Amino acid sequence: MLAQEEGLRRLTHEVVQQCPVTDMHTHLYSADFDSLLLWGIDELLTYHYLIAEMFRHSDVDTDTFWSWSKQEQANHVFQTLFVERTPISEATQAVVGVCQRLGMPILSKDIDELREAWGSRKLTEHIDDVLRIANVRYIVMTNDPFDSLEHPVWMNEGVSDQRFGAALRIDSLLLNWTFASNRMKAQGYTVTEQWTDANRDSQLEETRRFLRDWARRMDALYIAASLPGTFDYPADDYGTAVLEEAILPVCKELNLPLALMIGVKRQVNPALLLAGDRSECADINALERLLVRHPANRFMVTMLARENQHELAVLARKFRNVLPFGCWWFLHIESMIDEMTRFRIELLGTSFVPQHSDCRVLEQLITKWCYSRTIIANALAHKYIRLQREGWQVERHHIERDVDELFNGQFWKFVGRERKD
Ligand code: REL
Ligand code: ZN
Repeated sequence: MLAQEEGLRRLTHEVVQQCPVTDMHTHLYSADFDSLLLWGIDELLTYHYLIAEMFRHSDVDTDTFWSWSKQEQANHVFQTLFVERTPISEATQAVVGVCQRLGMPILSKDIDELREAWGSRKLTEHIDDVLRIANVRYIVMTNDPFDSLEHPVWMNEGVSDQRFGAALRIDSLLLNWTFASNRMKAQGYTVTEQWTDANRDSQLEETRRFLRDWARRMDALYIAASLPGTFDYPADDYGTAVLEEAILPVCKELNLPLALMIGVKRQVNPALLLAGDRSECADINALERLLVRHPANRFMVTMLARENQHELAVLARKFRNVLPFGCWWFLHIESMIDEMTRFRIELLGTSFVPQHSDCRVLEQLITKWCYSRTIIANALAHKYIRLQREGWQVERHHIERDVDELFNGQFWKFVGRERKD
């Protein structure tokens, strides 16, 4: 590589490292939510990604494992994946990276030493440190209007930390009406489990009222649902009715995008609990039909199967009301981020959001973003070097503008809000 090209490569990495990011989908909470905010070594080790990997090596019976305390579970994961084996998978490497960047003694291979080191951390300062090290400027939570642990916050002061914003999560309205209607009923909405011709309109009216109330109460940035690969649209069921006649109209009315996370097959192995889901290929035609029929709605879309990624990028070239985002869950691995980011840039320029963290545990922000940044920077540098060879002069401010657009601008423009800088 020519010295000038090596300089451009370094410059790209520097700009990508320095640009603060908006993390548009996480399962993190601000400290207002108390125990819902997960942090610390025991939470890191019992992340469901690691639990799935532990069960591949250990003979422990699933019921026995779940009957243990969190600390006992963490001990077993640590022993299995970090002491008896080399932590080379993406999820285990991330724990090593977190410890190393926070100055935690991972090399001692002594979990009690790690616990002790974490014990000296004060949560408020720790949150600041983690966000600073990860260079994350803003975090979008996943907020469930049916979660009673969240209610005290929403019914009182709301979120006090301005670095956290809400996403109104409504999977069950589309996938499990029995559950959703009972919970809505308990909150005073007039809905019933059974759909009949006579009650259809009032069910939908009440669902709209519910969505409006919660979106306003949370000041939600968007409404979101994750869906199976079998998601079909339009279908002759309550799901399509709720989507078309409640969710999409409320999104339009409140000027909110709908985030669809498509391609999760839940609980293929229920014995693994949260670790028991897998990815499932989806039919992109369903999404295409949704986009065709609802040009005045905006959709942020991520898909879970590798097989769907290229066609999603192609579809986004046809519909500007869709914003592809992130490398979700099993795609949040080095090889997939690299592949997806390259062809997304090739097909979409900077009109997508390259990554979201999906973190469940605070400190994961550090490695999920650190690794993603390096891979995204590699992909970008490759494009800039090629562009320069074609005869374009690539300047630092061009790179800064592009990276800011990918890391922040696309999201904030799509949600139609002032940037929270
Ligand atoms: O938001 C979702 O539906 C998923 O991201 C989660 O269900 C999943 O468990 C998450 O931890 C994956 O990263
Ligand atoms: Zn998620």
